[in-house]
Amino acid sequence: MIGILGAGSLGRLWAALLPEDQAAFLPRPDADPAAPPLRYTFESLQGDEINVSRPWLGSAGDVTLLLVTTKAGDTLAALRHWLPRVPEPTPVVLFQNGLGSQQAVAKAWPMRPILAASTTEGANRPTPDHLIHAGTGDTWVGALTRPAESQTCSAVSRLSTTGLAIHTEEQILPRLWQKLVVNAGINPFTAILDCPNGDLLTQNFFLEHIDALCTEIAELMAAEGIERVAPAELRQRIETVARNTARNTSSMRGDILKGRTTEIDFINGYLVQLGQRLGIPTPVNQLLTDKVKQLSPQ
Ligand code: KPL
Repeated sequence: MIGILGAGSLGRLWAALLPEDQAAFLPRPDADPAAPPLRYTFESLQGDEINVSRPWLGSAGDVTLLLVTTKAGDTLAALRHWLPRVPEPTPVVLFQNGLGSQQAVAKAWPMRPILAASTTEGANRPTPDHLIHAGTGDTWVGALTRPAESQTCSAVSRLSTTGLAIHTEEQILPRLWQKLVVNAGINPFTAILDCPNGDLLTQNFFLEHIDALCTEIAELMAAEGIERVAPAELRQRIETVARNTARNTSSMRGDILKGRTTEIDFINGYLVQLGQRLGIPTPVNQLLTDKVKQLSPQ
């Protein structure tokens, strides 16, 4: 059985696309153990609507692959509850945005097969019971801990039963950084300016800060040994994604609009912390972090 921890858009996408008899959700610790299966309508890329019903697992003893699709800030607590109940050899694949939560999990359970995934699949829930697979992309999966190194291929092959494009990734950290750069350059600006991704490109606040932000990120990436890249190239990557997702509401703007805690601590906040550790000033990341925090509940 493939257990899915986190019943947001991404968790529901995997649950809908994996073979029906192989996927089930792990409930929150405080959930009613007799809760009925999770039911929702899944709208495929082609626009077909399918009714999905997946059970909540009462125990995790039969989980042979665990997908963790919780928000970055909820991940450690969710795993502290569930991992002692999951068999030791079960690979755990982390799908969190940003960085920081993945390293924290790998540090807490170095002897477990912990993997991380970076995905560009797009899914959203216009209403709680309706999941739209809005755009397809690629998903890369790679090992974070040593025991996971021999598990990457089998995890990828099980996830490939969805029909999505899933790849093994030898160097998952640089891959997670690629997404972090895009999120750091789009998400806080859209949240602060309360606009869809594409509208950023002409806004003064974005134009005033984007070059300095990219300089900070390029310095951090070089110091971390991730990639030596010119700030202008990072700006181009950010602007390309903003144009390609012009009508999207970023996940951070979505969180603010719904009154939820954002993932800022794992995106620009992560970069601030890293700068402090490395002695690299990050005033723009700090400014964006502070402004987003002023907008969201803590
Ligand atoms: O990943 C995203 C997010 O919203 O978190 C982007 C790429 C910015 C698309 O909206």
